[in-house]
Amino acid sequence: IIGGQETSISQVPYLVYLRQGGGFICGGSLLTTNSVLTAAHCVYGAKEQEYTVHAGASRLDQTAPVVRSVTRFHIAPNYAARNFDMDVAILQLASPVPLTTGQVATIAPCRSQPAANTYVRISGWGVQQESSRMPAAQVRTAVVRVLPGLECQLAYAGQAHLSDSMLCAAVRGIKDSCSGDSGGPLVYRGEVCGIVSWGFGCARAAYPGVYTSVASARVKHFIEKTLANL
Ligand code: 4AZ
Repeated sequence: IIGGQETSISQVPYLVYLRQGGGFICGGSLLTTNSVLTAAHCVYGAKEQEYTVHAGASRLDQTAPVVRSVTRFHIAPNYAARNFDMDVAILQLASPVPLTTGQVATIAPCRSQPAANTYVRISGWGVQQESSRMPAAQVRTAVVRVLPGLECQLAYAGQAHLSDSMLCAAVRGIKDSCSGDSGGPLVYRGEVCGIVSWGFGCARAAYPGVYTSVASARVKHFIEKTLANL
């Protein structure tokens, strides 16, 4: 997270992080006690057995109160690795996360997309500068503005395709998600409305962050179908 501040997991109790082969890789959100919403690009091409989900932890450098292995990846069948279209996946956990563990909770998927120019919260352990490679030890958070679709189309015109499964948010040049925040939540009114997905650099004035739009028709359909079959 660029331009944000430290927070505590108690403020974002649905936020989890993913490790692959023991190393921190991405964020995610607990949708139910045994499922995590994340970005497809966080798990694409990998094996379930390489991953663990860590819940209830504020810090990356301390053992999380809850650690679960992943039994199954559900990657959106229409995920396109080439342009991040439909960058959404649900991870099925080996056993439920006890919500009695204090700082752990679930979050509901977004019912209606936040309107342009509303403010939403992003959180994660990603880098604090585009040039950094070290994730934040303590979870961080920032409030960013949802951009009008046209403003985002204009920013990326001729450089990248923005699909209907994407939304853009930023405080341009100041606040953004970055490497390591991928898969983590963009929250509006207590629901997860976006998934950190991609962008050109981080917190560049010219290039806002791009998020998978949870309430967009194709994403919503994938999430509903997947949860119904868990
Ligand atoms: C990344 O590399 C990444 N500014 C995540 C988010 C954004 C850019 C890059 C959005 O994981």
